[in-house]
Amino acid sequence: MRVLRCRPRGAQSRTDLLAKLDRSCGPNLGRSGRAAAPRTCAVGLHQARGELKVAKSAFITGITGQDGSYLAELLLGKGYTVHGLIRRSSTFNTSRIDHLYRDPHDPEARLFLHYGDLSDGSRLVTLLNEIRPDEVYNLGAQSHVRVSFEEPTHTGDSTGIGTMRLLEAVRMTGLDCRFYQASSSEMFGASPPPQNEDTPFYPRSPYGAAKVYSYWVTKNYREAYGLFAVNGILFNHESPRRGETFVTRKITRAVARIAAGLEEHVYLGNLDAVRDWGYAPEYVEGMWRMLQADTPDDYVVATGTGASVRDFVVAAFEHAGLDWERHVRFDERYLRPTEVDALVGDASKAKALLGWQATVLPGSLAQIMVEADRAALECEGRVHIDTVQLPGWPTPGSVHG
Ligand code: NAP
Ligand code: F7E
Repeated sequence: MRVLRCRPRGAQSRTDLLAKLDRSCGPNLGRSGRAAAPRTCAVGLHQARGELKVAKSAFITGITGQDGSYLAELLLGKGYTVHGLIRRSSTFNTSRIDHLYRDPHDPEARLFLHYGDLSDGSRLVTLLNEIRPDEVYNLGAQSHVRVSFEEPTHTGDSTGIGTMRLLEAVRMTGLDCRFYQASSSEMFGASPPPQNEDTPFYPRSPYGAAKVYSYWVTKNYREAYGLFAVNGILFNHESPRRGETFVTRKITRAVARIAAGLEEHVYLGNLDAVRDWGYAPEYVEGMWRMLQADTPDDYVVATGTGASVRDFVVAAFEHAGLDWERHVRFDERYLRPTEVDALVGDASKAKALLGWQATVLPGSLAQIMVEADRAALECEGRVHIDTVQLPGWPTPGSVHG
């Protein structure tokens, strides 16, 4: 199934969005206040099955990333008001959420963006005190494992201490909210598969170690302060919105470009590593389920199916009718000082207690991603955004914030 959705030239340009962002920050910004300060953001009311329901609000760090964009789409589709933390940068990087954005002057607007950074604790306090969300999703992180060997201190600061700053902001503002921490299968590292909630952590990178820190402080705030705080221990999950330097997207992008005659080769590192690759939209739905449970707990989210990088390469190239061995070359620059050989998750707890189960397995995931990258090439020069390939997912037109 190929879905082509290019934004027409000139529509929702970066300049338009910048202007909107400036305006949106006005009403959302405010003086730091007392813990009991009233909400400054409207809480929506809507009529459902004859009842008047108060719509929930959520705060998402990492909203510009793969998971943040799908989560925002999902929550807007459920009627939430969504507040996202975005970093000031000299170039715009909101392409994954531009299709969800609406001018904040529009009374229907339900997506609001706020400048901030996980390195800036006082800003997190100010923002949470103003927004006072019902749910906080901490997805912001330096999330690239290979890069964490090059920038270990920065990774520790954003991926590790950043979580503590956010938890402290929740505690200091006296916020009565539910807190989701984006924990990772990288925490298991060298512990052999299958990995579940009881598997010992043995991280193999500065990234993995920073996530272990975040996992434990999240658990500690649950035990020490009674915060409804959960760790979602998510195994690799991918999509057409995956960053281009993660291996799956690097492969499917290369397949699309090679099939189009734009490139001849792609250079990869270790093809023997085994990962449990799922489809990101399903995984963000798992995050949401964790925060709707009666009690806070930690859950593994995975497909339970392992595939090597080579398997993924074969599936992606075969889908485009290409012989991978003619196009894939080795480059030792993509090897890591310490590798995680095999991650395959056991998500039985999430299935039993949350009713969550993956439906998209690595083979069909590779096909979804190749198709989307081929469609994106046809949009060259314009923004392409994929449509989620899951039954029941809110349609893009219905989730505008
Ligand atoms: P991603 O695409 O790399 O997105 C990371 C997000 O974090 C981006 O929005 C980024 O903002 C933001 N960010 C980075 N540093 C920040 C800082 N100092 N302050 C505020 N925001 C910051 O990651 P993802 O794949 O969506 O993953 C979401 C979360 O789940 C991450 O915490 C990741 O470590 C974790 N996780 C991912 C997987 C996976 O397979 N995808 C598995 C387990 C856990 P910019 O756009 O400005 O860079
Ligand atoms: O590597 C091998 C590489 O960078 C997967 C993050 O979302 O998932 C992700 O971390 C495997 C590794 O993801 C290349 O050595 C071979 O064995 O796509 P990746 P990751 O390291 O598993 C976890 C769960 C997270 O939490 C992280 O945030 O592929 N590999 N050749 C390569 N990897 C890359 N990136 N590039 C290559 O050329």
